[in-house]
Amino acid sequence: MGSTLFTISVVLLSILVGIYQFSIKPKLDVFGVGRAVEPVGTRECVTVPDVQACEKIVLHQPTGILYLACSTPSSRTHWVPSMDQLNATGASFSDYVATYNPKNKRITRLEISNYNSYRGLSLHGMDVVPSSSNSKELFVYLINHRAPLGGREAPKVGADTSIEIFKTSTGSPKLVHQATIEDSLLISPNDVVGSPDGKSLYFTNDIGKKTGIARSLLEFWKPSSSIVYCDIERGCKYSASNMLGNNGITKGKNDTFYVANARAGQLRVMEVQADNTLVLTDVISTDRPIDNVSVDEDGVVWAAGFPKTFAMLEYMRNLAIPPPSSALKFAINTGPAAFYGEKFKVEKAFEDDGALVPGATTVVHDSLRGLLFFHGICAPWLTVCQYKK
Ligand SMILES: *[C@@H]1O[C@H](CO)[C@@H](O)[C@H](O)[C@H]1NC(C)=O
Ligand SMILES: *[C@@H]1O[C@H](CO)[C@@H](O)[C@H](O)[C@H]1NC(C)=O
Ligand SMILES: CC(=O)N[C@H]1CO[C@H](CO)[C@@H](O)[C@@H]1O
Repeated sequence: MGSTLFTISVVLLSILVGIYQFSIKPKLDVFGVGRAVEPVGTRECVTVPDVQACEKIVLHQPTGILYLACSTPSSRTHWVPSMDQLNATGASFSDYVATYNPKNKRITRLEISNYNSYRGLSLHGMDVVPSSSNSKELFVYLINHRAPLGGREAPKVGADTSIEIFKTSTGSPKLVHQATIEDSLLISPNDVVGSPDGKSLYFTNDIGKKTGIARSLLEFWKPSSSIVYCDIERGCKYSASNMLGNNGITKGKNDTFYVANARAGQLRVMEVQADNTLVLTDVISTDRPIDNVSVDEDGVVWAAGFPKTFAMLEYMRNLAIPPPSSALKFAINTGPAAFYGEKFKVEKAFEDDGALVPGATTVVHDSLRGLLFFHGICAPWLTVCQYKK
């Protein structure tokens, strides 16, 4: 009898160890539990404190000017709909887009014109796209997390997110409103890729439901994240669904889309079809969850990676301890491994303990000028580093 119990205990224990080894430990490893942070590339950096809590930065490559979608760190601790932070009282609805010119170090807060909504701007993802008909003209696409209308409470119904399209031109201090996109498929919009005619876009829903703590846990079992295509005249439709952890999205020079998975360490490569659906062609695994992604002039994909995910999640509720940051680059593999099917080479190009770059959620590389830019959802400053290829 005793030995049967012993056998059963041993079997149960080995099952638990197995579950830990194969299912829980890999997740804890990806989330950075026990990971040591090793500084890389932190020597030649400066910080620019006049722009804060910029969720997304986009480089205008020809001029080297950076566009930033910014807020205030304290309002982020109350209002980040995708993180179930839905205290509309604490939200900022006077968020702004700024430009930063690294040449003269000038910051310009762009003035909003032709946008009369009293519902304001509460910013998150952004894209800035030169117009196909006039390269000096730029379309700016903004995810705008509005509070719900009619006295409805955000914790119950979620944010009433819209996508706002503005027009500007290089060097202009103004953003002129063009259109507001509202649609039932705007469930939990996160990031956006806009078209060069100012009339259509793709955006990620990071999750398939607007509210509920349980929605987050269920994701690993039944993923509900998606990508949606919208046309300002014809409305919105799904481009891809049942995905996990969609977050940052960006488009390469050809029609290749790159989509970060913020719940697992993965970059998804997708090709656009004639009907605006997206088909998965590659999945590149990384050792940490990644966030907002960008592509540089050489076609290299850059992603902000969280060395310590739990520290990052804590920072978004309590600004006391700045979490570490890193930048991963995904380059086309030209080495021998390409022969065995490894199309991309993943490399850690930057890592910091959080003192210089507190909780980066967005990284952009100016390959022509040798600069790396970092910002973060709650970060108190922009960080600009020299980067040699
Ligand atoms: C919501 O934000 C307001 C304004 O910052 C704050 O006073 C209040 O305590 C917050 N409520 C919760 C539940 O955190
Ligand atoms: C586009 O570029 C990416 C990266 O260079 C490559 O993997 C992909 O196959 C290209 N797609 C097409 C349709 O040419
Ligand atoms: C635009 C975008 O992709 N934003 C994401 C960047 O990172 C933060 C922090 O994880 C996310 O909350 C955003 O959704």
